[in-house]
Amino acid sequence: MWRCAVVVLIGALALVGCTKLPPEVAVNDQVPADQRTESEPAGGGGSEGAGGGNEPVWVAVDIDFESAPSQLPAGDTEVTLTNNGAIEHNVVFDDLGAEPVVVAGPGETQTGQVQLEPGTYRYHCSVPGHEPMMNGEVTVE
Ligand SMILES: [Cu+2]
Repeated sequence: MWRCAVVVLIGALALVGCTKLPPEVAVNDQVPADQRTESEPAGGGGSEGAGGGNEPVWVAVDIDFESAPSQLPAGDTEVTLTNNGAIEHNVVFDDLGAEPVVVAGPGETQTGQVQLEPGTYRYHCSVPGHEPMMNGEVTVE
């Protein structure tokens, strides 16, 4: 209150800054927190319900990963790539070298083996030109 009163005396511009800032800060601090607690169960339920089986599946289209696992179990894991596109796609884990973990041609579903330690891994499709659209991160635990 003291600062506001002083600023009001200084000038109209400062007054705008003083009256405008506190409500913005309050909204930014409170509204997202309230919305998160309400929207989290709806958003998290879908992925958790689909992940019942221990079968990590990437689904590729031209040119995007239509769906991809957000989590993988540590250790030896079989991963599946379903390619619903008309051109070849693959999954490369950036930290495991340039060799794809799994490659699938048009209309194919292929499986591959990957060994991962706990951590966060970036993956992408290494077919030339695909990486900007076909990439993501997966958490291994
Ligand atoms: Cu691709």
